[in-house]
Amino acid sequence: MPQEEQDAKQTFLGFDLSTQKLKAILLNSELNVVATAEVKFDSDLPEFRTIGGANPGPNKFEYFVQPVMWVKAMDIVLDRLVMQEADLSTVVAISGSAQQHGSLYWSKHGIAALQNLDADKFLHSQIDDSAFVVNRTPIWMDASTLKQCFEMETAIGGHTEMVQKTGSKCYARFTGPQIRKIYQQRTHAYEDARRISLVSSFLASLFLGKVASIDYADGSGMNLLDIRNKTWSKTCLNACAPDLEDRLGEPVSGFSILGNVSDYFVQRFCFPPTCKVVACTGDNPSALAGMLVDKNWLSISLGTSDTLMMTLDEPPNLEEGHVLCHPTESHEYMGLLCFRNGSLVREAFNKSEADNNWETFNELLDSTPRGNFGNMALHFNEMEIIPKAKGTLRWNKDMNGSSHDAAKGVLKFSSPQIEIRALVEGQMLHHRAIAEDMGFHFGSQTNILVTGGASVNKSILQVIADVFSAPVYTQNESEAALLGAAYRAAYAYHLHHNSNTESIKSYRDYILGQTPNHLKLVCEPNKDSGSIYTPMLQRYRDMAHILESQLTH
Ligand code: ADP
Ligand code: XUL
Repeated sequence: MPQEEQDAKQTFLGFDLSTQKLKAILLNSELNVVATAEVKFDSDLPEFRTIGGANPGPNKFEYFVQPVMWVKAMDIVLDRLVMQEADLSTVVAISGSAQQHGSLYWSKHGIAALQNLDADKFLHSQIDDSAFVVNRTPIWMDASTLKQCFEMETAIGGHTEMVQKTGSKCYARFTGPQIRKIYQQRTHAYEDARRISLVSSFLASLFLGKVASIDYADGSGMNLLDIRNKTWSKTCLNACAPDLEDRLGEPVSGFSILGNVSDYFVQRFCFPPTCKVVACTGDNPSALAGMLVDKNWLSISLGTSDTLMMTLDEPPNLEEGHVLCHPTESHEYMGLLCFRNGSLVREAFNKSEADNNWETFNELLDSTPRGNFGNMALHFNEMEIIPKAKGTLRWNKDMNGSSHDAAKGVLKFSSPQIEIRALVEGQMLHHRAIAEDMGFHFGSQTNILVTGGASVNKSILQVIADVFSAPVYTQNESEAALLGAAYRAAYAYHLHHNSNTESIKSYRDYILGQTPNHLKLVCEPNKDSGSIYTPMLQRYRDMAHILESQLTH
């Protein structure tokens, strides 16, 4: 077959091993979707008895997954792809995305099993419980390691030191504190662990037939990687557990080709023997890669919680929030902010003020003017992450930072219309202020990309356009992390096949060259938005300060 024809038949395979499901996507050479398949852990693999993809542990705040469940899910998802007539013999590169922070501890037997897979048997009958010395993998939902967080930060000189080195202070869900807990509580198992994988590098390991390297971006979620030098920080490793460096292996760029797919997949699923396995990464960095945005873009995910992602030139030393190595640009960083009080608070107001109907909610929101007659509210129903504050504060137009009733605010606004606008404007002013603190520069070039469940709500999107004074876009394809995995596979393959540096394009140019219309403009800011919301940003800061100080007093 002529080379051009062969190239046109090439496909790229991406996976997303998220909390609740494993999903696969096959893209053709023009990066259009050919096939998708998924396995939902709770319903497709009920024998593991997960709730939302996780098992609660025996002790408070513990959450785990039996890794064999993920292996079994891989068996099934590949079969489902084949059932859809996906031709896996055309796949030239594979990559993946996975929930961040979880850790898997390979036994000597597990590493040997990976290397000697028998194509007549299922994966899960060979990579079973005995492949891991700890068969309950702690995942990101686990919050049982506060003691280890404290110990690690203290050992390296405090949380400011930890932020400067690794981009985040120690968080209970991060991998370093989890590894330390295993080392302390299951010392023999730790000693027997030959290698430690993140969920993303475990995914790559399955295809590679050996333990895969951890990539810089997902490695940034461990409290162990020096994000400026992209090497493991010796001080952090020492603060975590002994002889850790060998167990982690050297971290690599997310575009690294780790090797060819193992013979098992060639024999069993007809993958070509030259099919490349590209380093896998965490779901948040992979989503940023899937959105194809540059540093003028702020992406906001309105899911269960609200999450902001952005590209940064320099890591700020914010005490809270996360800075990761950028998944696609080698000299840049990615800022990640998670806010607990997002959709759940909007849902509570939808229930109490709008009969649990988003259309009614929107009618109420749309019937009030921008700025809400000077009424503003902050609702941190759950303890917010940034700022560390809990509670509600409502201000009317007469209140400000120096008014004597500012700390109490008003008990209730006069109408559901005002309540709802005060809620949504307050949330978005909060998000904007923290994004600025993280180092995002708002200006005339700024664009906002909104994803997640609430991104279907045009009235909320209009408030975002006005508060951020920037046009708001949504994405045609909703699963950004999954797409990001397949795109990275395609780009790593492009890099690998172009020895001539002049024909190498940047990641965004290469992918956008093939899928130019992946975004849709939904709202533009009104002309008066800057003059209305700039002063309100200062009011937000005064109100947040009050709620924060109420917590400490
Ligand atoms: P997850 O974080 O679980 O992936 P999703 O991205 O699926 O969450 O978003 C779920 C949230 O989307 C729900 O909590 C719900 O409040 C919100 N949502 C769904 N539809 C609307 C709507 N029309 N307007 C506002 N919010 C909505
Ligand atoms: C990010 C985080 C989650 C997981 C699961 O820090 O803990 O978003 O990646 O999706």
